Amino acid sequence: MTLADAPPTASELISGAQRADYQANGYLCLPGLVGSEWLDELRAVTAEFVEASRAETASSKVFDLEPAHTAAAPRLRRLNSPVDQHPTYARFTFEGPPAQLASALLGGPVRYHHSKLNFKWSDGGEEVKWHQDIQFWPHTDFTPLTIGVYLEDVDPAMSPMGVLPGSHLGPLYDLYAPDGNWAGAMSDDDAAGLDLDAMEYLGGPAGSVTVHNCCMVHGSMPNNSPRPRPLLLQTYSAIGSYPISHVGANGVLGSSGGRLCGGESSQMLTIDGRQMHGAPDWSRKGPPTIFGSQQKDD
Ligand SMILES: O=C(O)CCC(=O)C(=O)O
Repeated sequence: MTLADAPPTASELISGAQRADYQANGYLCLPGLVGSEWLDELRAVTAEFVEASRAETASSKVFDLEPAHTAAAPRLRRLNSPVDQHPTYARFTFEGPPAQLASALLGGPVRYHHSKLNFKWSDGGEEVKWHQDIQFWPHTDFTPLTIGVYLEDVDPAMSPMGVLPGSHLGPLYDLYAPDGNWAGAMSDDDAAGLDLDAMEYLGGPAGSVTVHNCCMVHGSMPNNSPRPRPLLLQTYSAIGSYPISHVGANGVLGSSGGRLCGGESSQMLTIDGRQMHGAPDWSRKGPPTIFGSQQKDD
């Protein structure tokens, strides 16, 4: 099925079997799920950013550039937080197919966390070493998932993202280097223990969608093909899941981090098996004092 403008119901979007598959294996690959209307718009906007990157000589809050990037021959690693760069990305991420799919998988409204557009440029676009995501941005549970959309056709020569089925239920690896610095990747010893023959590489025609759980072991090889491999990624959690401050990358989310897609938050959360009804999110308004709340001041 291809997604149109009207929000589909969860069962129109994804079957019960696919949901069960995601739970069991930690990933999905949905070929050509995003239709040409969205793809054309996303590609046009993306081309504008590639054009704009010609004026840049160093990585910035917006662009992550390869060292070999030049005005004549742009080489982008990543467009950071696309939702903050252009309304088309924002509409796609907050109201479009990825938000709808996340809701269908997580069973209701979802909480957006962050987004990025990995280009994996042609002729050597860099590898992403084996890693899990949750250590980068720990949450109060393990519901976060990332939905990727390939903006172009991706064949095996273009280094599609690889996932290790079922690894989302296995160990959470230490992503620090032996010298104690943050590496953001599994150690060589841990990676040597992975069953590389079991890796599934998720490619497909433009508009194909990947889903991987935050605990999934995944990564991708350098892209030695003559074609870039743009993959637009957006991460959501269940509405009752919250990023844990002061651990990992929660400071670089952009102003939209935490935004709800498809509903309101009741502020119910479960930590260590205990449920509570948390106070409202005061971050945009400023909190009342305990006296004001108890005496019903405005
Ligand atoms: O672009 C890829 O192949 C993998 C992306 C990824 O794992 C990441 O950016 O964290």
